[in-house]
Amino acid sequence: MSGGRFITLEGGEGTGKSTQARRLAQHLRALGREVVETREPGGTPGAEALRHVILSGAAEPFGPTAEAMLFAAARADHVAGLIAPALAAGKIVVCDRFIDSTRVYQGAVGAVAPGLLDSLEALSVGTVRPDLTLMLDVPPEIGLARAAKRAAGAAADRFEKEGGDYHAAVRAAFLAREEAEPGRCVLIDASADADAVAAAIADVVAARLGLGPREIADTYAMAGA
Ligand code: Z5A
Repeated sequence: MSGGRFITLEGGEGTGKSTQARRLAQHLRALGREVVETREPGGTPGAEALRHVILSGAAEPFGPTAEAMLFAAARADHVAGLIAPALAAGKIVVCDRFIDSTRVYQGAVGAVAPGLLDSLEALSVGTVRPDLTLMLDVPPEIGLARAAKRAAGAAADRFEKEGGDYHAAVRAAFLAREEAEPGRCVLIDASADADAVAAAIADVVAARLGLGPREIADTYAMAGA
C-alpha cells in the first residue's frame, strides 16, 4: 500500500478512542495532511448496516463465531470501499477499532479459534495492515464510568451490557496484543485528561511515523518560508 499511513486506535469501553481519533485527525490536518476518519464496525454504508445488526444484539444468539464472520464481512467492505482507496491516494486513515478488536472480543474473550480468525483476517484485510496501533488503556472501572456518563441512561448495546469480569478480560487481552507486537502497537495511558492523552499520542505519531512539527519545519524550510 503506497503513500498513505494507516493508524488505528484500540482499547476497551470508554478508554477515549473516539475522542482521541477525532483529536488526532484534527492534529494531522493542522499539519497539512489529508485525513480520513473512520470507525469499526462501520465506515461504509454496508458496514454501518452490519454495525446496527451486531450492536443491536440480533446476531448474539448465533454465537461468537457468527459474530466474527459479521465483523469480517463489515471489515471487508470497509477496507475495499474506503480504507484501501484512501491509502492508495496518499491519505492518512485514522480508524477507531480494527483487527485487534476482533482478536480480543471474538478471539481471546469469545474463544473463536485463532485459525479461523487468521482466515477471516486474510480475507477481509489482505495486505492492508495498520502502520501504527495506539492501545488506549484505563482500568475498566474508569472506562465504564466514562461510558455510563456519556450514555446518560440510554439502553446498553450488545457489549456495554457485559459485566466487570468481561471488561477486565478485554483489558488484559489488549495489553497482551500490545506486548506481542511492540513494533506496531504503542500503549497509551488514557487515564489522564483528554488534552494530556492527545499530546502523548501526537508525540508517538511524530516519533513512530515522522508526522510532527519537525516535518512542518522542514516543509517551511524547503518552501523558503
Ligand atoms: N467489536 C468487536 O467485538 N469486534 C470487532 O472486531 C470490533 C468491535 C471492530 C463497538 O462499540 C463494539 O463492537 C465494541 C467492541 C465490539 N464494544 N465494546 N465494548 P462502539 O463503537 O459503540 O463503542 P466503543 O468502540 O466501545 O467505544 P466507547 O466505549 O463507546 O468509547 P470510546 O470511544 O473508547 O470513548 P469516547 O467515546 O471517546 O469517550 C467516552 C466518554 O468519556 C465521553 O463522554 C468522553 O467525553 C469521555 N472521555 C474521553 N476521554 C476522556 C478522558 N481522557 N478523561 C475523561 N473523560 C474522557
